Amino acid sequence: MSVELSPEEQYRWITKDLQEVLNAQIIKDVLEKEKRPLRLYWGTAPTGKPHCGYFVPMIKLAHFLKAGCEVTILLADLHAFLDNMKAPLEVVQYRAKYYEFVVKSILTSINVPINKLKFTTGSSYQLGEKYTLDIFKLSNIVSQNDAKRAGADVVKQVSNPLLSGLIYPLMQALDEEHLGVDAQFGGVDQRKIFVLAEENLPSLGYKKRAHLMNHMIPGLGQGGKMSASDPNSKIDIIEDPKVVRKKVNSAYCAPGDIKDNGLIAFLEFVVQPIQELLADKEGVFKLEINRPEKYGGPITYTSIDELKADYESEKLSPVDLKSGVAERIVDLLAPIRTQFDASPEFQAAQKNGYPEVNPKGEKKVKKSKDKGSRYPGAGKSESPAPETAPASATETITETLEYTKLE
Ligand code: STL
Repeated sequence: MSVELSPEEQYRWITKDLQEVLNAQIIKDVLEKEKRPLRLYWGTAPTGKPHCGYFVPMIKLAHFLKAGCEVTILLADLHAFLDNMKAPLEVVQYRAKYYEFVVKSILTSINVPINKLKFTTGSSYQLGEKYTLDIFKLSNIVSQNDAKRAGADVVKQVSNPLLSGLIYPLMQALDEEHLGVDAQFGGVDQRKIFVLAEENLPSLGYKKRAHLMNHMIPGLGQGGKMSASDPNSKIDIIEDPKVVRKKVNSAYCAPGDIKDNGLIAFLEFVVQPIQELLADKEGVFKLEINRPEKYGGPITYTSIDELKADYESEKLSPVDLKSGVAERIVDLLAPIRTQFDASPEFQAAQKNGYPEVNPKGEKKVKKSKDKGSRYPGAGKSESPAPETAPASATETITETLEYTKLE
């Protein structure tokens, strides 16, 4: 447990396998001088359905918890709306709930205790007076150019960018103060926003935070890209084994090429770290491939390097790599699927968060100008959330799709 770890050991867990750490001294001071748990947060915007890439930050959350950190997960619902309305207000609260279920079930599936994790939604505090005033204060310090650049790798880039894309990074910077943390964790794609926060929070009289960045892992598409428009390039966390096998089978995977190979990257950044966590031992790895007899029969790899070497020399073929990886993904998703099947609330969050779009190709609904007052958090105290999404949710999704097509 954490109390037994020295500050050095805690620091090692906190920074394990990261691509970059900014202001490491802030972390060391908390651990060594203040001798208290590091407080940090990871934010995610509940937009599309979470996919297998979500295992990667979950592995880090496991490390943070091992180091005794106080970890907050921000379900950044308003950010999901601000990012080109990727999540319409009518459904965003359900998506936030869905993300919370997914995060909890991934973590429990890899034996990570979740009782110490704190979940919060952005709308629970970002609509308050103090926060709003802070946005205005920051908007008088940060130039339009700097806000735009800060969001360039995170906010969807469109031909006629909306003002929301400038507000997004300012709010992410402010979240560090309003969540009361010492550090923020995210993918290295968040780097420019992290730097914006470091450079500007002190002007508002707030502390500069440390920033922890994970590697970005490639998806299954060509060039390792994960693309929203190519459903085969990503595997949802709740996905049928049959679909998993089909998607893995159609993954881009050039013979002998170990670079830009989404499947090998998945083994390296997901499968191995999870096996290490479960075994509580570094360097463990096992992949069994049920190769047909005529191609050499079943084979078991106990090291990634050995697997890579065989793939590079074409001793291991793309078909066999795919079948081995597909079965590992099926195994990883099975306990999560079990939790989903056992929880009507989990299922309702998915159904309401992602209502089917025009299942019968019905006529598209005309865009309504009045967005109403159904912002997340509105009327929260008066009535509990309805069990089903408002009827307008489906319409809004259609609008979003049309909007996307116009770009
Ligand atoms: C995404 C995808 C992803 C991370 C994020 C958004 C992060 C959002 C965010 C918002 C507010 C914060 C911190 C992070 O304070 O992987 O669409």
